[in-house]
Amino acid sequence: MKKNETRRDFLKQSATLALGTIAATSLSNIALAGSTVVPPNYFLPDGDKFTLSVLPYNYDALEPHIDKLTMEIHHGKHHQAYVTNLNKALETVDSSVLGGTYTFESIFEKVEKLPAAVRNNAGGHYNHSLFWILMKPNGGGQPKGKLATAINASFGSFDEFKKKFTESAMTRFGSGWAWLVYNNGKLAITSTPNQDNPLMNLSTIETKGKPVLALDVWEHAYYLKNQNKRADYITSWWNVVNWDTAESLFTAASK
Ligand code: MN3
Repeated sequence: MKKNETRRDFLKQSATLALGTIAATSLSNIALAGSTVVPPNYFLPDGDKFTLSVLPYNYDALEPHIDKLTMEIHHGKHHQAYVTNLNKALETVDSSVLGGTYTFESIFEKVEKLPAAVRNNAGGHYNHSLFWILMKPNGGGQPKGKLATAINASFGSFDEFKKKFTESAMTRFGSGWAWLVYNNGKLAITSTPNQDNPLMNLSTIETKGKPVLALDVWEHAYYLKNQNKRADYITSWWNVVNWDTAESLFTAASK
């Protein structure tokens, strides 16, 4: 029950934040509680149900780079639909396949044996949960610390990394995601179609690894503001990247 209480506390704090009663600076303190920028139990289901991840900022907080309406629909409608449909799809899975309790990791590990609706919606829920905390108001710039060192070692320079990541996001045909992942002591850039991700145990995943950075390149992520111009959206997105979260994901992955 401790897990649920923690989640409720976080929801309560976030609800207060949504009312704007706490200054924006306090918000990052709450998100940073326990020396991590990933909220406690953020990726775990609440009992046997997954719930919509709380945005650690308001819908208009990423303006002018990512607009309020896109954020409202993307988080409140698209992401909510993945959560709703994931819970529905999980009801159809025999308990002998996943066991009584499950996490994203156990779902992605057994994804080949699960219905397509679980794969698509678990991916959708996980990928978006990651995406939100990898952005922040007044973000952007460059990573610092160990991640910066690792990026320089793997790609030569931050600019070269940025160029290659942008290329990967631009060349993903149709809907999908661009990723920076860590695997076996190395950073790599890759992309996945639809709601697949590099944690999925599938032969079709080109580069597996633990996500450090994630970029949604579905049209629903940018169409309202940028229409068909994915390049403009990616340029805007670099201005809101939360390198603190990326650093904390990298630290956890490279332990
Ligand atoms: Mn999306």
